[in-house]
Amino acid sequence: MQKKSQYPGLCNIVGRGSRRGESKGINVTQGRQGVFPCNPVGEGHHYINNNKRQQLQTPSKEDQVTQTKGSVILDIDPGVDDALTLFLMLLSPEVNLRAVTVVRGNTDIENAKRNVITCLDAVYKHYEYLGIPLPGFAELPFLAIGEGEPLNPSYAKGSDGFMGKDGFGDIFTLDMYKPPKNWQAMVYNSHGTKEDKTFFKSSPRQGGPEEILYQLEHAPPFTVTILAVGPLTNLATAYMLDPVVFHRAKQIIIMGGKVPISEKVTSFSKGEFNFACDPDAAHIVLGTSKGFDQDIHTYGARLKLFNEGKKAPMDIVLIPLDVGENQGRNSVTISKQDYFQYIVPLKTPLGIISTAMMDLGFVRDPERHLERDNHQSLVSYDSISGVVLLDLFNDVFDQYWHSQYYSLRIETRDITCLGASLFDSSEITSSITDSDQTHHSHIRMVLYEKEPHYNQVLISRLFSSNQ
Ligand SMILES: [Ca+2]
Repeated sequence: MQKKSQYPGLCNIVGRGSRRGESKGINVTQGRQGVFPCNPVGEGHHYINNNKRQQLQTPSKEDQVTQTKGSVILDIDPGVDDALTLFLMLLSPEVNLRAVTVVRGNTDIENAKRNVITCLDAVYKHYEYLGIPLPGFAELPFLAIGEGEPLNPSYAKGSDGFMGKDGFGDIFTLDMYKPPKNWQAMVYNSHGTKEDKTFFKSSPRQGGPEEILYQLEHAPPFTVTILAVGPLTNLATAYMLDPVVFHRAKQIIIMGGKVPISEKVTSFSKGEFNFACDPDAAHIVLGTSKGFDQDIHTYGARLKLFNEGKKAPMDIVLIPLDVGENQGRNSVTISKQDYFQYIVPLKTPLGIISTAMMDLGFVRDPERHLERDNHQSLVSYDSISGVVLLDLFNDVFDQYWHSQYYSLRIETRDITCLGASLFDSSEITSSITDSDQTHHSHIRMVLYEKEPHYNQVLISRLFSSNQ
C-alpha cells in the first residue's frame, strides 16, 4: 500500500504536475493525476457534481482509519502567513482545533485581535457559502488573546512592518476589506451559539498562556500538539506559570530560528524574526526539550516521568528559515502563477480574503515579498509549519521532509543578533532523566522538503477550483 493514499483530505483523483515548470492545473476535465480536498468541504457542497460528490462522501477505508482527529492549540501573531495557517487548521479533517491563542509579533496586539476575528469570520462565511454544516459548540475552538509585550522589552525586536501597517497586507489600511462591524465586542463575547454567528468561543480564561494550560490540563497527557507560528511569549509564559502542566503537551511545532553555523555570535549570526521578537521566550521554550532523546522518549517513557511528577522532556519540531532556502531542491513556495490561477479567481470567502491579503506580496510589493525564483514566488513559513503538522499527524512526515536534531542556544543579550540560533555547547550528561538544565536542548529541525507536497496540500485544501 502506498503511503500517499493514506493522506486524508487528498483524493488521488485528478491532478497536477509535480515539478517546477510543469503545468499545475487542478483540472478535473483534463484528467491529470492529482489531488483535491475530500473533507470537510465535500458535505453539502453545492458546486460539486454527482460523480465528485460520490467520491467526496465515501472516503476509502484507509482514510476513515487515519481521520482520527488530533488536538491542536494554535498560537499566532496574525499575520498573512498566520491567517493561511489558521484556515488550514480549520479546514483539515485531521485537526481538532481546541484553541487559538494570539500574541504580538507581526503587529501589535490590538491589530492582532481585529485580524484574528476577521479570519474566523471569513471561515464562518466560508462554511455558510459552501453550505457546510457548522461545527457544534464542542468542536469550535476557544479564542484567547495573549501577551502584548515580550518578556524583556529591552532585548526584543518589534514588528518590522513586513506584513503592512495593519499586519494583514494593509487590507484594512487601504480599505480593501472590512472586519466584522462588531469585531471588538466579538473578541470577548462569543459563546459559540448560532446567534453569535462566529466560528469560535471566547475564552473565559485570563489570557493566551492560561488557555494553553487549561487545554493541556484538561486533556490526557501527551495528546495535545501546540503549533506556534509567532513569537513564543505565550508559550514561555505558560511554562513559567506551570511547568509541569506545560510539559503535558505531546509535541510543540514551532516556526522559528535557523540552523546554527557557530557556537558563538559571528557576523553571519542573524536572529530570525519570531525568535528576535522575544529571544528570552524562545530560549525558555526550546529549553523545555533539554534531555529529550528521540530514541528513548516514546510516549511510555515520557508518561513514566510524568507519573513520577517530573517534567518529561519536550518533543520539539522546528521549522527554521532554512526550509525555504533549499536552493536546487524542491521549492516550498507559493508562486505568482499559483496566486493568479487558483486564488484570485476564487469567489469563496476564503478566496476573497486571501486574494486581498496576498495582494501586498504578489502585486503591490513583489520586490520585498517574492524572495524566490527571481521575484516569482514567496515562502509562507507559517503555512509550511501547518503542513508539517498534518504530515506528522498522518504519519508521512519522513516521506516528505528531511530533518535533523540540533542542540540550540538562543542569543538573548547581544542586540546585534537577538534571537540568533547558535550551537549549544553546554556540558552534556549521559544519564537522561528529565529536563534538567545540564542537558542539551534537542530540537528536530526540518531542513527541506524531499518531494513536492506542501504546495499541493495548501492549494488543494484552501483554494481548490472545486469551490
Ligand atoms: Ca506568524
